[in-house]
Amino acid sequence: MQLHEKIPNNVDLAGDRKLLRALEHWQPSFLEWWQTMGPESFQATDVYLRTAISVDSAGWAHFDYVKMPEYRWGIFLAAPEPDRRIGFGDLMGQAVWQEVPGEHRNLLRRLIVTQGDTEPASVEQQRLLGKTSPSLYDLRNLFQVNVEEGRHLWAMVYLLHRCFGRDGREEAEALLARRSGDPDRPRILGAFNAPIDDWLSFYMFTMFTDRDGKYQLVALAESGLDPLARTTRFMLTEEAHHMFVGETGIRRIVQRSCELTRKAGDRGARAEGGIDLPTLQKYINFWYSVSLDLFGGEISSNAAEYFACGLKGRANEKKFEDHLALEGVYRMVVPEGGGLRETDVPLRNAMNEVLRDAYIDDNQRGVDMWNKTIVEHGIDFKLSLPSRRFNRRIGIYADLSFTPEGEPISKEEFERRREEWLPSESDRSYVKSLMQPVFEPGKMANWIAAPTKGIDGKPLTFEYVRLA
Ligand code: BYC
Ligand code: FE
Ligand code: FE
Repeated sequence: MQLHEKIPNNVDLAGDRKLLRALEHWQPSFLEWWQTMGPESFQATDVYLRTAISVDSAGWAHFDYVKMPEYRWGIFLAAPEPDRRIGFGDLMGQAVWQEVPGEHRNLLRRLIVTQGDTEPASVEQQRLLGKTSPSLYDLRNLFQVNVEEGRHLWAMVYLLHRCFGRDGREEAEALLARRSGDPDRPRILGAFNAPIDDWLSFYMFTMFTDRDGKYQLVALAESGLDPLARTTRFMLTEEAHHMFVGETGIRRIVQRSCELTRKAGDRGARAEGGIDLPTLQKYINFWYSVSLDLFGGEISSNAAEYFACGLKGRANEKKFEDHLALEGVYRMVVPEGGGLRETDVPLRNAMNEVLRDAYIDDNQRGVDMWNKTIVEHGIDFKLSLPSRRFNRRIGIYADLSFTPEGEPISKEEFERRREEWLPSESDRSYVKSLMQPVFEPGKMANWIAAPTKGIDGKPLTFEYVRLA
């Protein structure tokens, strides 16, 4: 089979010999990376997966059994918008670029590499999870997420090869050479260097960290570099499923936790082998704060430059009235002398914070859904998102200590109360102790409720993964 047939695409790979050769060269390295760093123990297994074979509604969700190394990782751009123009910043109204303008080359390459790096990183982080899956349904969803993150890597590598020549090729190789958690050549961003080896963390990651992915992609979908905008638009259709896995996964744990809490009475959900709500709250505190860091600093000259140059916009830029953002300010709470003070930040420098705001609202909607489940079970407990200042490593709140309510406290007090707020060693080992595989079709581990429906109209008892 010709390579352009192996790689489903709508970018006329067959007609671009130079690009085809570059990808032909990269593909074996990708497959080797997938074999060594992709899901361990399941490479020869048949999985009921969705493959995108075109961008129209009939083609982007094609379901069948596939062995993961044979997944057809394709390259798809969303349909072009006729006469598209840059929608924000200093170049507002100019025609979008089909090629990278020389003066923005370094910044664009850096954005694309940072985005690309997270995709294989997440596959590496999750590579051992399959062995302890709570059901075949969840196992299949994990692998679906993993192959699609692999495709997102292809999407960025396509841009590197297509738009950046030699240094693009080098960056594409480097994306396969860095390793999550490796001290010498780690992945670029903070949250992508710790293993995700229990399923509670996996659902938290797909809820909170994949949602950072969504918002970064939504911002890049506004980019003046048209192929970048179009590829991220298509990635977002897949991203929705990743967040579905996270949000419903946690909802199912909350539901089961409530059922077991009622059964256990004073003894608490753990006595019945469930994950208690206070432990869930600590995992939320951890994964939410780690994911907030991925938006970068609150006050950022990088972000101002990305915006000014038309490289990265706000979420749904069209919703805003003023696309120049030269005059507005963003009212921000900044730390000062052990306390907090409000100050005005020039709007362009606050673009990371503007995007973070949209992200926070979206998360709150999810938490409200979980709380509805708790109320339905008549249990008096409310899950919440901690303050954006809590437990941060990046930006103006980094290296300072705050309660989950956002009150400044001393480092000593934070350390003293750390285990009230963040998962302790014993919480983690309790959660890990629950991670026993359940591989019988239709059955669920005791700590998680069944989903409300199956995949692609199939029943819950369907054999989503053939383990034979
Ligand atoms: N960790 O002005 P600042 C996804 C660095 S997730 C480590 O605050 P900027 C996915 C920064 O590089 C979405 N370093 O930051 C999810 C800078 O370094 P230099 C991924 C960090 O540039 C799940 C310095 O701190 N996509 O797709 O405005 C599964 C100060 O920079 C971090 C993108 O990120 C951090 N968390 O914003 C699979 C989109 N944050 O210059 C996939 C592309 C900042 O001092 N990236 N730094 O050496 C960007 O738009 C920007 O790079 C960021 C950072 C928003 C990440
Ligand atoms: Fe992704
Ligand atoms: Fe994702």
